Amino acid sequence: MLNRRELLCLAGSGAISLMAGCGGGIWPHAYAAEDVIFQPDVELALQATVAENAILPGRPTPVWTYQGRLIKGDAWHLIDAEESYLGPTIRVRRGQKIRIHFYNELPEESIIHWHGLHVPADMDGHPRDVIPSGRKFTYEFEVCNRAGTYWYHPHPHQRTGPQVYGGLAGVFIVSDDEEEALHLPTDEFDLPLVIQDRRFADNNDLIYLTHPMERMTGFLGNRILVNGRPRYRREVVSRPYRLRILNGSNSRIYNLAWSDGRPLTVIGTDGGLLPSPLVRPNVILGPAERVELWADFSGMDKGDEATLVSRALDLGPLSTMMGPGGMRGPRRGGRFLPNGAPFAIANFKIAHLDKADVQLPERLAAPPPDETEEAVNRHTPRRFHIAMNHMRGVINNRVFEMTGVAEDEVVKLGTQEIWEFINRGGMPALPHPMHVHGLQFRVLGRLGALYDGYLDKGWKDTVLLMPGERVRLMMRFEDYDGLFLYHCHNLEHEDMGMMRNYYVRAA
Ligand SMILES: [Cu+2]
Repeated sequence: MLNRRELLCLAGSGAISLMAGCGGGIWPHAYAAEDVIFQPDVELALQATVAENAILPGRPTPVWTYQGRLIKGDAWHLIDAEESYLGPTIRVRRGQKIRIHFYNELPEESIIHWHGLHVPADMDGHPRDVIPSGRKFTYEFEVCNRAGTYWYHPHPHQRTGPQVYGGLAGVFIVSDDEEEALHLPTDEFDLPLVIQDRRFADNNDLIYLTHPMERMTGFLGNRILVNGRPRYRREVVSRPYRLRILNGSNSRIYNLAWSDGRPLTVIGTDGGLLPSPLVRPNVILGPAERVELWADFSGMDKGDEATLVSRALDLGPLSTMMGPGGMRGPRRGGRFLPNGAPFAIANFKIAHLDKADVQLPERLAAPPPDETEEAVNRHTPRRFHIAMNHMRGVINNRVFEMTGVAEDEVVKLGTQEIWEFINRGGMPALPHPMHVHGLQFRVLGRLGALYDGYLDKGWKDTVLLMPGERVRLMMRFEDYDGLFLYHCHNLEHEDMGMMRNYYVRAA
């Protein structure tokens, strides 16, 4: 019998996909790159390297970056990130088999994680799979995910924060037949926007952690970059656009809204399109989360502008104590922009008028199934307490162990479970964006919600927990057994050990 996922993959790419992936144990765990069975549809090389990038006027900034090269496939599979430090945007279709050669030309070890993708454990970029400087790692997997906006970034233990901050990140877009039938905006009207914050020294060098407190709150910059550019401005035409927004920041939380007060039209989340569009005054986006917006500039005149902003959000004393008026004085590269401070993110200006007849569909995608009753632990959810304890990030009082798994972190392949993440708050009270590797989950509920503006709909792989909140998630462990991570995606917290393995045991 085929399971649901196999059927999806089968529909995407023909019968061969049953043999080649998403197939629950059919595919062997370790195999050579030259394995004749795996015939990639798309083959890429990504080289992590030290480079320079002109971000601010004057001296170029030393950065770490992914440089891409297409080996097999069409030009649309690999799109340069407009000369920014970001890695190229990878575009693939569901059901395609891809091979990616990762070359580590950094001065330290690294590995790439495919954030949000459902791939075998040994293709997921677990920190135990890091490769040293000068070495290569070959990824091979079939893309089984729904159409959506995913991303890739490094995942070495205790070095994810600095490596992502240095510039290592890129967008990974999946398309499929279901999405294509909707005729959403494509090409230059389908815009990935990666939002990050950075801090620069007088010589334009990037400044990372300068104070131990910054590790606890998470690093906060004082300049907002979009697609690697400060003061992001873009000329558009008067028609609808699809904006794929990724919070690629180490720890900053955004409270997205349009500056003129008109509502956001949300069409997608981490794991792809929602069942139908949602209209919201604002959307809170934690680190690593994505949101897709339908940005309709029709009806605007030439020269008119629309600005995407982050509205003020009161994130408590820890977000501001090191900012203006806070306990710390001026420091190298200026002060923090406090987490929750308001600012402009991206400006769109109508360069010319366009009469494109593009309609927002009323129905976007099949709704996620309601499988709550099928959860094997529906009466006793698995609980995870997230906390910062004496400068250590802990989950159920444990820090990360490279291959360590506790008894209560073992799940069974082919089952569904309810997981509960709990952020008790206390001191220090900090937000924690929790990410689970290897799958997309659903948010069943949120207790003690501090704010409006959470987007707990559709498929998710990262969920933001403010102090005092608890969320219930519906998890489904399918296709792949082995060791996967769950962790806080505040990258400083992750590097401080707020990360654990869970083990999917084959039945
Ligand atoms: Cu955290």
